[in-house]
Amino acid sequence: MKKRALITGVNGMDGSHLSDFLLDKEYEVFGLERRSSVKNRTNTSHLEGKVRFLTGDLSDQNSLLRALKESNPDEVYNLGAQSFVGESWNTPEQTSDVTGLGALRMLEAIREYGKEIKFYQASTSEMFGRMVENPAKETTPFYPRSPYGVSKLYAHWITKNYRESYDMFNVSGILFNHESERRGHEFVTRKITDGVARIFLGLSDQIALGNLDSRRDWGYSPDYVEAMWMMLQLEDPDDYIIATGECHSIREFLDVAFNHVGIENWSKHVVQDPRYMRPAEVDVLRGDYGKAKNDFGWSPSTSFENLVKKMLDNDIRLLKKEKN
Ligand code: F7E
Repeated sequence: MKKRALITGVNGMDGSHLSDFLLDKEYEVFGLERRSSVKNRTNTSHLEGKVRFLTGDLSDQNSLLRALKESNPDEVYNLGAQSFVGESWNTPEQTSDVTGLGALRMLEAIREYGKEIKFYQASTSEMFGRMVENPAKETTPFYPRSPYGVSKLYAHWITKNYRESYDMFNVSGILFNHESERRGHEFVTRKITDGVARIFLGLSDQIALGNLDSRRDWGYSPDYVEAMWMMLQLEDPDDYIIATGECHSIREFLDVAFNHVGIENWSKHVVQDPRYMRPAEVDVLRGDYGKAKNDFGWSPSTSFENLVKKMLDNDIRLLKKEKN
């Protein structure tokens, strides 16, 4: 019998890579997406006919129960969220509702449905925020710095609480920043690779950015979705950090990207725009993935330089195609 998985946030970067991964493993994959007049399937157009798309919403309890009945999953991956940190100050209530309470609603739906289902919660390094220990470990105290981080912390704790209260197989993967060619354009990495590709092709001259000094632990999304699956195959549920253990500044990201297209001095191509500054910043994030390595043998396989180059080469290819 094929295993069945339900993924919320299926059209996002991670949702689409996880679908690819699970289909390769012969899973039947169901993807939850919100109803909308224009479908946002940029990342999943290649999956039409392979993934079964269901309509539902993390802010609507009954729609989640219906999705469970329609998919009868063995595993649920809760990747759906308002995931853009910057936006969470503009829509703190909606962010808390979907990103925080959404996890509770799914857990309640699983309880109501009654079958033993393994549950994966997409926790995040944003819960560490103003890192009190560097690199952060699973035991490091949390200190979120945005409505998004606070909402994710609620989801993290309710996932753990339901594991302890009801003996559910719930895991949280505390994933540090991870990117790919499918990253949304609002995030800094894709904004830079798209911007540098445009400058290289003569389509634009400048990129407007916010704080260039923040540092992130950036990995590659396809490596990270594999870790999600590995966590659900463990004997006992637990929480794990998934990271590279390295961190780089936005300036270093710009260096690698511009150097890749032969531009050494990029200062005239980058302007700082206060619109992209955040009311509270997370200056640095770096994670220790030792527990994941020790318990299930996971380690990252894509270097920082390769990640930047892969994203940039892909943007150059896409823009050339668009131009023609
Ligand atoms: O910002 C700075 C910005 O929006 C990274 C999400 O996947 O990872 C992601 O959250 C840094 C910040 O990602 C711009 O201030 C400068 O310091 O790419 P980002 P994020 O906030 O780290 C975590 C782990 C998640 O869970 C989230 O869902 O870059 N920055 N200039 C900028 N950021 C953006 N977006 N745009 C700029 O122009």
